[in-house]
Amino acid sequence: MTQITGELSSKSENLIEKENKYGAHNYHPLPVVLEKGEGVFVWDVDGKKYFDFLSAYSAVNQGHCHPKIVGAMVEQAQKLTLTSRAFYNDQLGVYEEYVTNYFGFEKVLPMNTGAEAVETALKLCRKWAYEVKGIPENQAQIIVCENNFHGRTTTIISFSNDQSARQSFGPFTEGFIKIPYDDTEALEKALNSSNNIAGFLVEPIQGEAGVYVPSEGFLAKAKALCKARNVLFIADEVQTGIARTGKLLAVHHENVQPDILILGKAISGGVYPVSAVLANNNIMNVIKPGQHGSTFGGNPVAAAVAVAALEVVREENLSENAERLGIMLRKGLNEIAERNPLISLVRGKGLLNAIVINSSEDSDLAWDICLRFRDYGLLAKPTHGNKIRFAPPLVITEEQIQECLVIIEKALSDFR
Ligand code: IF1
Repeated sequence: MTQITGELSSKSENLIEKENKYGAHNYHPLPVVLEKGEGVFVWDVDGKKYFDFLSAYSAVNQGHCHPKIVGAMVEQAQKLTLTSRAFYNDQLGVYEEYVTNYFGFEKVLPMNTGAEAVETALKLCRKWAYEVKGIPENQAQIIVCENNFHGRTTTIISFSNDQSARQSFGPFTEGFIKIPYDDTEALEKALNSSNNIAGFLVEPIQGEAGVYVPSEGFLAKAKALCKARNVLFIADEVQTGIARTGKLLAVHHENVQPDILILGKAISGGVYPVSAVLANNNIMNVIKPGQHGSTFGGNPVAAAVAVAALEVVREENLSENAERLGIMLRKGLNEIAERNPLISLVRGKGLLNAIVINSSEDSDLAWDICLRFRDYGLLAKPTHGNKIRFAPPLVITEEQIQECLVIIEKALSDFR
């Protein structure tokens, strides 16, 4: 029998208090303190078990503490952890061959976090623009979308339009043109506005914006428009990538191969910070020794972990699972929405989904609903006030999805 108290144990409260006192206040976590994870489940410090419907923002696609991935990490960590790129290591080349074949690119540049990989892609795009395309130095422009989320560095927030992510962090980096998302006309206009356009950076589905899926054909059309203007199509698949949306990459839904592909999060299954930028030689070769790098990028632990994490995606057919169970989850959610008007919209692709709660963006309702989900044994987090993301690990089963739908409906019915 699940324990439903809505109150925190003193153990949890103590640990939350420590974070509050000694940690910077740059987050407002849901009040639950986790200590263990396995597959689709996590446990709090009092032993209560939950379905994880966030998957660390799609990093834990392979499930928590996947034994094969953790095994690869432990084995490598006991042998060699870090050499820096001043020397070769015996894991990096093996990983580079594997990951480039896996995604169909000639080269990879290894980094650690998503934001670092986005920064790398932007630098690569600019350098290509000056040295290959022939744009005059310092004139390159990169097109981005409104309501984008690409990370937290100073350059990346320069082209964000989220006030809380930008306020008081200026001055900002120049060289970006913002267009509405999912708007091919605006893209065409921006591409034609200057001869100095170097790239178009886009999330195939906007995650932070509340799982906003663009209209069918948008990505294919955008790629074609970029190609016609010799502009690099840069896909940020940090969140959508690696089986989450029901295909290996979200751009594969429209058979698009990006010029630059940005990966992070699930490329390690969430056990270690690993990110990657992939491109072909004509682009990647503009970067020469000394021009870009990272102490930890491409370290042997990261390399071993990433190979294992990518193997798991294949061996366990996670794309197919995400596709099939995503359809089932959205069907179930839509049925709940018919019975309960609190859900005003269900959207998503594969197992990257969100419900929109019938309330204003500044209401606490979605937060309160997530607290109730927690009480009933399911963890999810509101985004932009009235949207709740549903993105369980891709190893979830049919029966578990059905069980979660029961929890979701029961929790929502408490608010009618
Ligand atoms: C936070 C969001 C998700 C990303 C895309 C790059 C990055 C991210 C498309 C940067 C990161 C994370 C960051 C995390 C919350 C989370 C998030 F709500 F903020 F938008 F997933 F939806 N490109 N997204 O989604 O990767 O440097 O973090 O490794 O900032 O709190 P990172």
